[in-house]
Amino acid sequence: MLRNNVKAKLEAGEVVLGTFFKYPEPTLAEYVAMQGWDFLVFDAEHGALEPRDVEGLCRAAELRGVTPITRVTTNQAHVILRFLDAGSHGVHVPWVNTPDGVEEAVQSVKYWPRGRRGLAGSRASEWGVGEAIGEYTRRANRETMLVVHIETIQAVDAVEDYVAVDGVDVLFIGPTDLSHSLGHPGETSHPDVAAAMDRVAEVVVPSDKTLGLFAGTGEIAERWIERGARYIATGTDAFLGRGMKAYLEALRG
Ligand code: 3PY
Ligand code: MG
Repeated sequence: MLRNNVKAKLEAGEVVLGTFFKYPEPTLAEYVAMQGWDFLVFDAEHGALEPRDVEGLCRAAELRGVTPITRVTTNQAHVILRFLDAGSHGVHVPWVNTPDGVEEAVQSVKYWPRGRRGLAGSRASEWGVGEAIGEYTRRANRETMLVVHIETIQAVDAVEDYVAVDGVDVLFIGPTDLSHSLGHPGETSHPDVAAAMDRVAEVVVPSDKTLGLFAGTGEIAERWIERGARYIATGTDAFLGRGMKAYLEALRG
């Protein structure tokens, strides 16, 4: 595993910018990576990506100096392991609705002594060809990022317990699932959703964890950066759609 540049930037107090990516196409991932993102999030929750796809996508991002992160399908050790062993420098774990779930995610991501991630020669450990595998486990524990989603009202209510868990880097608000959980599906600007997001920000920003969120537009991202969020992810699909629509509308009116 190479050095995790996103983790280093966060530790230096910087803001990092990334985009979700759900296509099993390393060439497209390479092109997107070349636009200047800090990280790409390969989406195996809402996308169709399998660990084999993620392996090729990680290579493409690394080739362009961009940190490859994967949103795993679910918070289960054997699922998380395959995406990490493929070479992701970190994972987003979606739908973590209890503090016990946060601890389970840490256990899946970290090797001994903090966790119990399965150990073997893999792409992540460079198949043991380079450094000794024990040295690799120590480096992986330092460099691998854990981004935990807060995207239900149960998670919002327990956010004080989330920030207390050692081994989590980013607490990440998922506004769409949160709006659904609050009975306003898709209304991410609804006052109830805004109030829940405010509560998360009030607890996470002063803590030792980074506040992250999905920000569909630059204006939303700017507003949240001013409020202390430093890990901002948007969506590749929306950019493709907006660019194509603007072209077609300009020509067809
Ligand atoms: C959500 O908005 O629910 C997300 O998971 C964003 O990534
Ligand atoms: Mg979500």
